[in-house]
Formats: sequence, structure tokens, C-alpha cells
Amino acid sequence: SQLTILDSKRKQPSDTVKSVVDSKEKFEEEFVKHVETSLGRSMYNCDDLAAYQAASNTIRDALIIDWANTQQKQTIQDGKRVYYLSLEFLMGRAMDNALINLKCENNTRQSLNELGFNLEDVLNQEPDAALGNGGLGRLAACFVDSLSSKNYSGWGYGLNYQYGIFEQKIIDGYQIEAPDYWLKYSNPWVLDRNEIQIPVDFYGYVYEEHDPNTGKVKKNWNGGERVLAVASDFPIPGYNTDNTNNLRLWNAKPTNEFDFTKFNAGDYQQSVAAQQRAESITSVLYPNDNFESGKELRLKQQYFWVAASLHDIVRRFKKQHKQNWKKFPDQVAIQLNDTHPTLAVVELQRILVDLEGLEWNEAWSIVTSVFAYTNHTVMAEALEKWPVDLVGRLLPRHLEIIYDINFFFLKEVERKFPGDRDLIRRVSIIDESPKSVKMAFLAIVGSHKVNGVAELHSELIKTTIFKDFVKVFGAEKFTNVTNGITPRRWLRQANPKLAALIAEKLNDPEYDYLTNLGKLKQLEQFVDDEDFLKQWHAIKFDNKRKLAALVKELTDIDIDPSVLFDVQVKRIHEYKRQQLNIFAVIYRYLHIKELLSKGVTIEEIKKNYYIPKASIFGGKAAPGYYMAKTIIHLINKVGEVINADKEIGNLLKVVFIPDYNVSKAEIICPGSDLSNHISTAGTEASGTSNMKFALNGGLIIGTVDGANVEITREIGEENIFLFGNLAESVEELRHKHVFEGVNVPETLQVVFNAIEKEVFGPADEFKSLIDSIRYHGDYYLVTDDFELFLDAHKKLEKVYGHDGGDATDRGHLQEWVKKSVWSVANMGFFSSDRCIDEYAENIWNVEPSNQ
Ligand code: GPQ
Repeated sequence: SQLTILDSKRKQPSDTVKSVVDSKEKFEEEFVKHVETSLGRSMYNCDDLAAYQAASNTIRDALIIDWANTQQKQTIQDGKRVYYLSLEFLMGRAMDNALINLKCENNTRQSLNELGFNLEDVLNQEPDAALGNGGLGRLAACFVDSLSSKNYSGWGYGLNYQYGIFEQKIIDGYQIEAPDYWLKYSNPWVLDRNEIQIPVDFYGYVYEEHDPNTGKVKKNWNGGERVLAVASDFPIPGYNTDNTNNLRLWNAKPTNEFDFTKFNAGDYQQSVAAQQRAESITSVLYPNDNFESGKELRLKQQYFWVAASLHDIVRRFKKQHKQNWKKFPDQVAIQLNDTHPTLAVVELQRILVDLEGLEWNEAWSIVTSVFAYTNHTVMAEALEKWPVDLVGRLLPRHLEIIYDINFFFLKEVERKFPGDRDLIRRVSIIDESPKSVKMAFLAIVGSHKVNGVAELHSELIKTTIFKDFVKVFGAEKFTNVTNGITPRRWLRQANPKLAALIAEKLNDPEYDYLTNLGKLKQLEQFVDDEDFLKQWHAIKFDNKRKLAALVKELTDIDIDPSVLFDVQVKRIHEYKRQQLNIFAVIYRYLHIKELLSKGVTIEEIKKNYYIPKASIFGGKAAPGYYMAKTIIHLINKVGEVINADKEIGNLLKVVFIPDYNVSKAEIICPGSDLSNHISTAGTEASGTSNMKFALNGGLIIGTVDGANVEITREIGEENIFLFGNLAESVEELRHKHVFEGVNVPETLQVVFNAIEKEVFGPADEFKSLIDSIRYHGDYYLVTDDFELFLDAHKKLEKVYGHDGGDATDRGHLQEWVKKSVWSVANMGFFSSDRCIDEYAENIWNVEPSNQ
């Protein structure tokens, strides 16, 4: 067959290049070659950065061979492909991940040693690819890892921002944003495909054309501004398989088509400058999480990305199947990661109707079979609405198509529910005031499936924001795929010692459990094995030491690894309630001070009231989100006071880790005893860091929200510390706050008083935070959950034990360690491999290839 011919032809080069993964000689040879040729340096003058680049080039070459073979195989097999459209891919570092997935970490470590380098130092040279904000972007990164690891044919499509999420600096306790120019040095993990150039148009006008053949009037769009989309490809290696998919990120580049009117007018400078501005489309990632700011450039980014990706997908289809459009839905599945790529629905309809000449209905049935939409939030401020004026100016033909989609859809609603004019008004894709396009509604109408990201969330969207669409389309269109995380990065890479202990106990020297995470269940049999518990605890302690070292390096604060590490790291948002956490820390501090002033000793406090702990925070606030920035400021100011308080010593420390990102998360997750997932019930769609912490043996304090619900179901409610009001009570409580007033409990009042007495600096700084609770309805229910949070702490601290713990402690801590083992044993469900299998079976209708 063609496949074997291709295989035999490729044997020579691929074997040579690929041998770097298991031969030290070959690795060293290629490494030196890259130092001397690709980098143009000498081995005598090779620092860690150059070593990182040479080693990455060496491994990357091997990956490219797998990548090319995979693409050829997939082309020949000609099966259905999945395309994951996401404006964010929060990849983190590539090198360590490649070493793990290619299983060549040992070979690389030893080779580098022989060349005089230390692997960890070399890995630390790599900047994070931080092309995302938080959970949504990191989910996309986990999904591409699983697509490759589970042998699917699945590509990611996104934008190659020149500036990723900003670097956060903390100065005088305030967040300061610095640009993240991550491509300062050339990136060995990307292949620039300068030959793949796709023109994308904006603005212009629509004109009608009479088609003499059909006698019909045809619509045409004449764009007014043209930009080129140029591809950058990131190979995505699978774990323990040669299957290597592609993440294609687009760069905006100027065309070299001249604007003759300007040139003739002699305005050469201006014309070149205008062309240059094309690049601004992909220059920066919008730094908002769960919030849409509605900027024109953002809409330009969306269309640029969607048009280039669809053009690429359609071109690939046509190469194999010409214009046999009926086959398109058997060849292509496109997943919309949130509403950001919703214009793809419109663009595909435009391609099929305007450019390919299909009838509207035939085209529409193809479109709706291809797309599926994932919703990631119910919060109103995050739901995209684009002003009709703006859409019409930027994309005049697309606006017409949106109106037509809406017209046909509403006609259908009228047919099903005759005379229900209020229903028609409610489900209209066009909002009347202010006139805008509701992207979530367009995504639902244009997709065959809509999913939420955890059971509770998927139920909530059906009963709240998309209720009317369940009525119109039926409940079958709405489904759930609970989020997951890749255990390659979030266990094997982040926590190599724990991963090794598990491999040993599971009698799995090849670490096959990493693609079959249900096997973790076998750990249950060791839950009473004293030696095993000791080893387990020793690994946690070691990881805590590493986290303490990171904290020392970044903040100069000493935290003692034997105290409880109580962590909350995630984007800063009122709904995630870092304010609830810091208020509770303040309460604890004030209470300790009061006890001390009454003559109670530190020892007595430790024994009867509070165990020693370090509260560790981290996370970025959107630059324009005042309240989130105020929370960061408060945490830092509270830290300054408490950490400087000589009376308190080890009993309490408060740390804010600056610039939380993927590589820091890889150190923080394994080093936590307890992590906070304490959003107001019903607001956190899923959460995924809850899974990362639990998979690394940390326990959770959390509300009954998002995936906490299913984590509890899997690991057992005795192994998680749940508290707080339930989602079903939230609406009523908010109503009560507005109409009967907010009741600040005495404990929280004490905290407010201290802030207002300027214990933590000028009170003005924190006024808005207190006012939002006291006078503006306490929307996030801090007052309702505060004392329940304190109670949950009392309970968990009893379990952790009053004597704290070190690696040798056998007292109370054993109960905690058992909970930790039990949790990990039951976290198998939360592998992103399981997510991908569910999407494949229930939404995409694709099967993995047998590699
Ligand atoms: N999520 Cl809408 C984001 O990270 N950014 C967003 O703009 C929106 C959602 C998160 C969501 O808050 C988490 O609960 C989810 O776990 C995550 O998406 C992935 O689904």
C-alpha cells in the first residue's frame, strides 16, 4: 500500500534522527551539531540557555519525524478529523513534557550530564508559552495532549500572540503588569510555516450579482482591508505513542498588495505604516478571565483566526474530496471552545452559500452537523454580545448571514410554538437594546451539541441561561462533559517522586497508568500499610520543601515546611472569593493576638485553637478589574503585618506568590496540604486546579460547586471539607440581601473593624471591598458563608493534628495521609483522556486510530 511505500522511503532519515531519544552518543552528536551550526556557538562557550536551545532542537527534530509520519498516516487513512478552536492555549513549557511523552528523560539527563549540564537547570531556561488566561486556556492545552496520547486525529487552532498573559509584579503590595514578550529568543518548539499564507479580509461592502445561469441574485463581499494569516505549527507529542498532532497558531502579517490610491497620492510612509498595523491583530492576548470587554480589535482577532482556520480545514477537505460537500460532516468535527470562535458558524455558511454555490438549507444542515459548542460560564458579564453596528462595519456580509440565520430560526420557533411572541423575543440571536448579537445563542443555533463542563454546571445552563433553547431544541441537544487534566504534566511531570511511588505500587514500571488513570484505584489496598504511608508523607514533605524554597526565592519569606500549607492559587475574581479566605486569615490573626494579650501561650494556642499554618495565595487580576486588584493589595498588606509580627512566629504566615503561571503551578500543586475552591455556589463552572491538587495528594476545602461535586462523589465525602450555602439557595439569599439588608456576622465585623482601624494600612484602600458587602448587596455571599468557612477550618485542623507534622510524625497526621491516599486512588475519572473519549463518542463521532 501507499503507506508501506512511504514508510520504507522514510526509514533512513527518521531512524537516524529519532535515535537521539534512546542513544546517548546520538543525542550528544546532534546536540553538539546544533550548538555549532543552528546556534553558531562553540561548546566552550555554551551556557544553560544555549544548552536548552540545542537540547530542544535535538528532541524537536525527533518529534518532527513523528509529526510528519502522523500527518501522512492520517491523510492516507482519511478518517474524520477533530478541530479544537480555542483563542487560548496555556501550554506552559514544552521541553520537559516532550521528554516525558517521548520517554527519553533519562537518556537526555545522562547525556546532558556527560556534556556538563544539569537537566533541571536546562529546563528552567524555557519561558512559559502563556497564551491563555486561566482554566479555559489550560483545558485546551490538556485536551491537545490527550488527543495525541489517545491516538486521535485532532488539531488545535489558535493565535500565536507575541505577548502572552502579562507578567505580574508586586510592588508595594500592588499588582503591576509587565509585557510578556515570550519570543525574545527563538522558540525551538515551533515550526514557522511561512509558505502557508491565507488572506483574510475585513470591512468593505456587499454587492449583488445576477447569475445568468440560475437567474438568481448572488451576494458578494468585497473586503476593504486585507491581512495575511501565516501558520506557526507546534507539534503535540502523545504519551507512549508516535501519534503527534498539530497545534496551528496563526500570525497576522501585512500583504504586499499596495494601496495604489495612497501610493499615487505620494503617501508612501502612511501606506507602509498602515500595512504594518496588520501585525497588531495577533500581538496581544486579551487578559480578561470570565469577562468580555467588547473591543473592536478582539472581534478582529476572532474573525482573523476563524477565517484562516476554516479556510485551512476546507482546503484540506477539498484536496481529498473535491466539492463532495455531503461528505464534509463525515470528515470534519469542529469544537467551539466557548463563544469566541462562533463566527466560524457564519463563515462556513458563507463559504458554502456564497463561494461554493450551495442552497441555504443544504449548507445549513452541513454547518450544524459539524459544529459543537462548549459553554464555560453562566455569569452574565462573561457572555459575549457584539454591537450590531460593529459587526456590520467589520463584516458586512456576515451580519446579513447572521440576520438570515436568526430569521429562519425564529420562523422555526414560531412554527413549533405558534403565537408565543415572548419566547421568540427571548431566543432571538439579536438583542434589541442595545442592538447586539448574542454569540452564545448563535453558537447554540449553529451547533448540534452544547455542553457544560461539570454536571452541576451543565444542569444550571439548562435551567437558567439556555432554558428556552431546551424548550425549542429538546434536552438531548444539551449534554455534559466534566473537565479533566492531563496526568502526564500534572502528575508525572509535576510530581516525579509520587508518580514513581505509584508506578512501583501498581507494579507498572512503564507507567502505563498515565494513560489508564483508573488504575490508581489499586492504591486503596495500601491505605493501611504503615511504610507506604510514611513514604507517601515523605514525598509530600519534600514537595513542600521545594515550594518553601520557591516562596523564599520570590518573596524572601520563610515558611516552615512542617506547618499546614493552605493554598489558593487561581485568577483573582470576586466570585472565586479570595476575599473570603483573606478575611478568615485576618480573623485568625486577630483572635490569636487577643488570646496572647490575655496571657494564653503560643503552645496553648497551638494545642487548643489553631495549628500553625502558612496561607499561600497567587493569581493575576485582569488589569482593569479594580476589585480584584484591591483583593491582591489586601492580601499583601495583611502579609506584611502578620509576617513581621514577632509574637506570632510560625503560627501564621501569609504569602502572595507573584506571577502565578503553569510552571509555578507545577511546583505549587504537589506542595500543598490543603487547597481552596470556595466560589459562591453556582458560579464556578468546573474548576480544574481542584483536580490538580487532589491528584497530587492535597485535600480540598471547597463549596458545593463545579467539579467539587463530582470529586466528592469519586473520593468520598469524608475526604473533602465541604461547606457553604448551596446553589439552589443563592438567588433567595441575594434577594434577601437587597430587600432585608446584609447581616454581617460578629466574627466578620471584627475583621472589618480592624481594616477600618488601619491595622493593614490606609483604610481607604480597602473601602470598596467592604462596601460591596455591607452596602451593595454582598452579591457573592461572603457574609452567609463566612462562619461556615471558619467551622470547616476547625474540623480540618483537628484532622491535620495539633502537633503539625514532619516526615516522622505518626500521630494525628496519619488520618490526613490516609485521606490523601484515598483521594488519589479515586481521581482516575478526572483524566482529560476520559474527557476526550466522551467528546469523541457523544459529540464528534470519531474513533481513535489503532497506532
Ligand atoms: N473559564 Cl468563561 C475561564 O478560565 N475563562 C473564561 O473566560 C471562562 C471560563 C473557566 C471556568 O471559570 C472554570 O470553572 C472552568 O474549569 C474552565 O473555564 C474550563 O472549563
